[in-house]
Amino acid sequence: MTTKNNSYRSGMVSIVGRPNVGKSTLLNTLVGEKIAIVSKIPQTTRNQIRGIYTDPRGQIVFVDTPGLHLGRDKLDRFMNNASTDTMHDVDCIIYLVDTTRRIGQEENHIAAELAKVKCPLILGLNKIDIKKNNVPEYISFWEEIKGQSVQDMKNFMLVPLSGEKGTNTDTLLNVLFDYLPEGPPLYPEDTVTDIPQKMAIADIIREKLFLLMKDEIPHSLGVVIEEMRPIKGKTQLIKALIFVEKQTQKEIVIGKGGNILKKAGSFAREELEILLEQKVYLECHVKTQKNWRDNISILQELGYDQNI
Ligand SMILES: Nc1nc2c(ncn2[C@@H]2O[C@H](COP(=O)(O)OP(=O)(O)OP(=O)(O)O)[C@@H](O)[C@H]2O)c(=O)[nH]1
Ligand SMILES: [Mg+2]
Repeated sequence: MTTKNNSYRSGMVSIVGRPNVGKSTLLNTLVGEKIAIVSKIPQTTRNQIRGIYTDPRGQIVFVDTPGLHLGRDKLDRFMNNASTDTMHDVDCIIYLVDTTRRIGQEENHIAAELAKVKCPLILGLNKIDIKKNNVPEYISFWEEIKGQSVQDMKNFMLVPLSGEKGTNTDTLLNVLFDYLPEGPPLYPEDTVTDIPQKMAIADIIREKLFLLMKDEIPHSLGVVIEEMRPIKGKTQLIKALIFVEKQTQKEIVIGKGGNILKKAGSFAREELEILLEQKVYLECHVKTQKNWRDNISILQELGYDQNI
C-alpha cells in the first residue's frame, strides 16, 4: 500500500492490548530507539509513553500504553485509564495481540471496548516469530466481536508482526501513513520522545529490578528520582528511592549483603551513562510503604497522578 499522494501526513497512533503482548517492544522497534522499558513481567508499562517516528512521508506519534488488565487498586485504575483514554483520542489504533497466548477474559474486555471506536484500527498479530501461534483464532475472535468478516470491515487492516524481530514493521508504517490525515509535524522532526527525564531514569531502574525479581514483587515496586545534580568532574549524581510494600520484599530487593540492589544499580548505571552521555553515580534506597499502590500522594510522587 502507498500513500494516496505525496502530501505530508501526521497523527497520533495508540498501541493498546493486554499486558505483555509486546507493545513497548514494538514502539521501540518502530522508533528505532529504546524509549519504553520492556520486561517479561506483565504490567511493566505504567503510563502513556510517546515515541515519535518521522520520515519524508510524515510524522507518527506512537502512544505506548499500560496493558489493560483486571486489577483493582488505584495504580491499576490509573494504568487502565491511561490506556482507555487514548482510544477515543487518536487518529488510529494498533490493537496488539500475543498470538502465542490463548484468548482470555482480558482480551474479551479490551476487544469489546475497541469494537466501539470510530478511528481506523489495525489488528497487530504479534510474536509470529514463534512457530506455535494462534493467528486464525485471533482473526475469528475479532470477526465474532465485530459481527462481520475481516474482508467486509472498513478502516481495518490485519498485520502479522514480530515487534522483536522487526517483521512487517515497514508494512505497518505504510498502512499507518495511508490512514493518517494530512498535516504538519506535531513535534520538531528530530524528537523521539517527550517522556520527562526523571521518569525515564526511574523506569530504567525499575526495568533492571524487574529483571532480577520473580513472582509478585515487581508489582510492589515503585521508583522515584529524589535528586539529580552534577558533582565533581562531569559526574551526575542520581538518588533513587525504591518503594516496596512489605519488609520481606525490602530484604529480597536488597539481597544478601546488598548483592541484588548492587547488581540492579550497576545495570541501570551502565544504561543511564549511555542515555545521559556522562558518568553517573547512582544511589538507591529502599523504603517499605504499605499499600503505596493505593496511596494517592505516593502515586503522585511517582508520576502516576491523573485520572484516578
Ligand atoms: N518472541 C517474541 N517476543 C516478544 C515480541 N515482542 C515482545 N516480546 C517479548 O514479550 C515480553 C513483553 O514485552 P513488552 O514489550 O514489555 O510487552 P508490553 O505489551 O509492553 O507489556 P506491558 O507493558 O506489561 O503491558 C518481553 O519478554 C519481550 O521480549 C515478539 O515479537 N516476539
Ligand atoms: Mg509495555
